Amino acid sequence: EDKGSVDDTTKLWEILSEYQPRTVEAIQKQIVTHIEYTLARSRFTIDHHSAYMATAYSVRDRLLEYFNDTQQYFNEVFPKRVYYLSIEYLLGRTLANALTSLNISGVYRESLRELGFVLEDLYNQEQDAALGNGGLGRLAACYLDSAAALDLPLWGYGLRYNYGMFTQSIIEEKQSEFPDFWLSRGFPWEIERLDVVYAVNMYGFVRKATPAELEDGYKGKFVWEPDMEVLAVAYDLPIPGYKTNTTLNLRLWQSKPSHDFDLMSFNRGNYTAAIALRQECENITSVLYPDDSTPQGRELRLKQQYFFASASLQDIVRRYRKSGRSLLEFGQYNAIQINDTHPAVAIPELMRILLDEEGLPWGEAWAVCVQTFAYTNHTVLPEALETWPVPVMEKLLPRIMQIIFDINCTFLSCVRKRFPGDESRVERVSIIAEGHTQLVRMAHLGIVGSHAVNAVARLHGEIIQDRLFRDFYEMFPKRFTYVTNGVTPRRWLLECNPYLSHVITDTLGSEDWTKDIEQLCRLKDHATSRKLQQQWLMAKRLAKERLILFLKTTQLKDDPNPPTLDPNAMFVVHIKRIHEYKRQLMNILQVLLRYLRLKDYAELVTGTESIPHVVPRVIIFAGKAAPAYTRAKEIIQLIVSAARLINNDPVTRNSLVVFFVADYNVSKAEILIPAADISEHISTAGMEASGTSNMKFALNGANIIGTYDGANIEIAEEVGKEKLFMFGANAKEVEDVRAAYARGEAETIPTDLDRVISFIESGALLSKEERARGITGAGAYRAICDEMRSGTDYWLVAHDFQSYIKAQAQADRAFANPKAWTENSINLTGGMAHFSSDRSVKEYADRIWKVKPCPVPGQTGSIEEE
Ligand code: TH1
Repeated sequence: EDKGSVDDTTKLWEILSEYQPRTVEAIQKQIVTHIEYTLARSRFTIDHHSAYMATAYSVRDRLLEYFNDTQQYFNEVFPKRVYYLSIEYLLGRTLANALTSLNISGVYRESLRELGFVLEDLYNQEQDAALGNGGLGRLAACYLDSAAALDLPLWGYGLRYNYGMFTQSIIEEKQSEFPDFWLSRGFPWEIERLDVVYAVNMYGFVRKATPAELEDGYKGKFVWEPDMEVLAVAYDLPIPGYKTNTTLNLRLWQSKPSHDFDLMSFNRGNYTAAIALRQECENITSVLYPDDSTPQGRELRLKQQYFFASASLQDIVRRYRKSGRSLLEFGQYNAIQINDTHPAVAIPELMRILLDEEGLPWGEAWAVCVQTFAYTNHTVLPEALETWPVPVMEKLLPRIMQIIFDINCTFLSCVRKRFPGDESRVERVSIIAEGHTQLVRMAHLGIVGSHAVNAVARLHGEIIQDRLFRDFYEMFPKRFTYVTNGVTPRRWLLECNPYLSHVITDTLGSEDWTKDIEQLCRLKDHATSRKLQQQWLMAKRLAKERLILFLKTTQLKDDPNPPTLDPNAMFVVHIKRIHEYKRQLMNILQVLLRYLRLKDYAELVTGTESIPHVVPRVIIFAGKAAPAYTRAKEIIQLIVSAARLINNDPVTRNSLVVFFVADYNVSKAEILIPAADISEHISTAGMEASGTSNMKFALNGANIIGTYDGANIEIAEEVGKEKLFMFGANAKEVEDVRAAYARGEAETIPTDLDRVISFIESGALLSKEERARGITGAGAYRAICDEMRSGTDYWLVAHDFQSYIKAQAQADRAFANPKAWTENSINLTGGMAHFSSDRSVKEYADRIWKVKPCPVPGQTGSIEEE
C-alpha cells in the first residue's frame, strides 16, 4: 500500500485533530467558503438553493470528522460487525436530521439568519432521497438511525439508483408517473469512492478448473467464465448518531462498465455491440422498481439483486481478510441481515467466494454462511413471495445456480433423513419448485441459509410459523422469531413535530426522552393535567395550521373556489401505498356514505350555514400505486372523483372535505402525521405484516381506526384497546370467511354499502368529460362495483363494512369531548415507547446479531448541549 511520502506525521496529526469550531462566525465563514469555492457562485447572487447546498456541504464537513473517527475506531477495535443488506432505503431529507443529530440546529439557524436566510426555508430546498417504495425501505432508514444512536458497529449496503421512486401527478383524476431524477441538482451528502470498485460477473458458463490453474494457485474446483463484467463503485453516505460520536456508513453501489471488458469487445471488432454492452452495465442501477409487495419477474431486477449482493459480499470479505483472521471465524465477526428476499442471492454468493476464491471445503463454507446470515420476512402475500425461473437464473448466473442446486441437494437429503418417505414434504420445502418451468423460491433459500428468520410483528410471526413456513418451523423451530418493527423517535417526533416535542420536553423536564424512549411513559402521569392538555391541544393546532398552509400553497393554489379548512375539524389521515389489502377502497366508500347521510340530514335542517351537531371532518388520502396495478389506480381515481364531488357541494362543504394529496413521500408524511387526529390502518386482518405508520401517528398523539392486524394488535395491547377504534374480522375469522366464500357461500351486501354502490352506479362520480363522451353509470368503477356486489370480495370490504361504520361513529362521539380526547391522546404518545426503533434494533443486536455497542471515544465528545 502507498503510505505517502511523509515520514514525520506530527504536523498532519496536529491539524487533523482540530475539529471545526461551532461558533456562529466559524459556521458563517464555512458556508460562504463553500458558496465561493465548492459551488463557484458569486457571493452576491446567492439564491435559496445555493444557500442550501453550501449549508449542506458545511454540515457534511462536520459529519465527516465523526465519520472518519468512527471508521478508524472500528478498524482498531475490530468488534463483531453487522451488515444490513437492503435493496431499498427510503431516507427522505438529510439536513434537519444531521443538524439534530449533531445538536447544532440552533447555532446554524442563527448563523443563517445573519446571512439573510431562514433555516426552515433551506430545508425545503432539499429533494427527498426516495430510494425505496414504502414501509420496507423506510424501516431500513429508521434502523440505520437507531443503530447509530446506539453506537452499534453496523453498516448499511444498498443501491444508488439514478431514478428513485417515481413522482406522482394526478392528471384528469388519474395517477400519472414521472421520473424522479433526484440527483439532477446534486446530492451533497455522499462521498464518491472511485477507488472502492469491484467487478461483478454475469452470463457465460462454468467449467472445471484445469490442472494448470490448480497448480497456479486457483483454489476452487470450478471456474465461472463470464460474458459480462460490471463494475460496482461505492458511494458512502454518513449516518450520524443522535448525540453520540458514532457516525455509521450507508454504502450504495452504482454500476458502470468495466474498461478491461471494453477492450476485449472492441478488439473483437464489434464497436456498436461494445457500446450497447456499456449501456447495459449502466442500466443495472438506473431505476428503483416501483412495486411494493408485488415482484416483477424481470431479468434486470435479478441483475440488480446479484450486482448488489456480490459487490457487498466482496467488500465485506475483503475488509475481514485485511484483519488477517481465518475465514473459518468469519461468522464470529460478521453478521449479515437480509432485508426480505431481495438480497437473498447473497447466500450462494458468499458460498461462491468461499469455495471458488478461498478454496474452503463445502461443509465449512456452509457452516460459515448459516452462522453469518439472518433473514427478515416482511410479507405473507403469496404474490409477493419472490421466485426466479431456473432458466433465467441459469443464463445470468450459471455458477450461482449451480451452487443453489447443490445447497438444495444437501438440504433435501437432510429432509429425507428426518422424514423418511414423506416426498410431499420434500416437494413443499424444496428451494426449487417443480413445474412447467422450475422456479427458485427465494424465501426458502433465505430460511435454509440463515441461522435466524424473523417476522416483523407478533401476529406475523404466528402466521409464518403456523401457515406460511410451517414445514420449516417443524425442522428448525429455534430459527424462527419475530422482532416487532419500530420507528425512530428523532425523525418521527422530535424533528417533524417541534410543537409537541417542546411540550413533551417541558412536561418531562428534560429532552432525555429522545434517546431514552422509556421516559415517554411518564407523560401518562400528566395526562389529566389541565395545563398539559391545553398545551397539547395547542401543539396539535399548530401542526394543523402548518398542514393547512401547505395545502393552500400546493393543492389549492389554483382552485378558484377552495373549501375552507377549519383547524377545529377532525383531521383523518389515510396515507400509505395503494393496495387492495390496505383497503383505501373501504375508506372512500365510507366517506361517500357519510356524504350521503350529511345530505339527508341537511334536508331536515335547511337554511343553516353548517350542519348542526356534526363533527366536521377533513379527510386526507395519499399514496402511490404501482404503475402496472390497475385496480389500485382505479381506487385512486375513485378517491379523486369523490373528492371533487364532495368538495364542490355547497350543502356539505363546511362539514366534510376530502383530499387526495399527490406524490406522497417522506417529507409530506412529516407534515401530515403531526396534524392528524385520527389515522386509518384498516388492512384485511392477517395481510399487513406489521405496518409502521400506525406507530408514527400514535407517537404524535393521533388515534387509530384499525383492524386486528400487524402491529395494530401490539399497539392496542400497549395502550389499552379501549383507547383505539378497533373493528372488523380478525385473522382467524378472515380465513373462515374466505373458506365459506370458496364453498360458494356468498354474503348479502350490507344496506349502507348497497346505497353507496348504487350511488356510484347512478353515474354520480362521472367527470364532465366522461359525461360529454356519453359515458353513463359506474364508468371506470364498474369492476369495483361488481366486486362489491359479488358477496365474496377477497379483501372483505363488504364483510367488515358495518363494523367499520360503527368504529367511525364511535370516533365522532369521542372527538366531541375535547378533554377526554386530549387525555387519551397524551396517553397514546405516552404508551409508544415500545415502538421506538431503538428497541427493535436492540432486540436484533442481542438476539440475532449478538453484537455489542462500540462507542467511539475521544475529544469529539463535543456534542455538548446547545
Ligand atoms: C412492508 C409490509 O407490507 C409492511 O407491513 C411492513 O410494515 C413493512 O414492510 C416493514 O416491515 C413490505 N414492503 C415490501 C416491499 C417489497 C416487497 C415486499 C414487501 S413487504 C418490494
